[in-house]
Amino acid sequence: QCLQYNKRYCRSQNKRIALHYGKEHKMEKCIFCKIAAGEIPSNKVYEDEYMLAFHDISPMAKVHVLVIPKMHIANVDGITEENSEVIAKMFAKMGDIAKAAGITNGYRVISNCGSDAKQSVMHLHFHILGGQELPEKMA
Ligand code: DGP
Repeated sequence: QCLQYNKRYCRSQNKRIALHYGKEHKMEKCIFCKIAAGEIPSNKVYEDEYMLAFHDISPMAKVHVLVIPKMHIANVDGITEENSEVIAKMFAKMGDIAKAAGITNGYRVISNCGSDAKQSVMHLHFHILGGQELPEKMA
């Protein structure tokens, strides 16, 4: 199933990224892969061929959006020279996504990576937190 999804992606768009996606994704679809594939509904803020942004199911701020790559990357440790193009595209859109979610006065971008950081979903995601004054803390 997962590979079928890869093939669809492969036919339509950037070959190099699609091949990398296929290579990385020989595993059962994770929950965010399913959301990216539209198999699980989400409250979308933005979508293009590389990424999806949607509201977090348990918001930690008035506005809490997750930005994920459509290709499966486990976390920040999984970012490589090959897939960094997608990550750059995600950051290039971050401001527009925040604005589309209604954030007007600044926001925080966080990515939890691994056990000590309490990463709970093993598919790279950037939390955009805003819509209110955020507490001063570690990040
Ligand atoms: P982290 O702890 O950094 O791995 O964050 C994972 C976030 O994902 C957490 O804030 C809750 C959110 N989340 C988990 N499952 C779902 C889901 O099915 N839908 C949505 N919208 N968010 C989810």
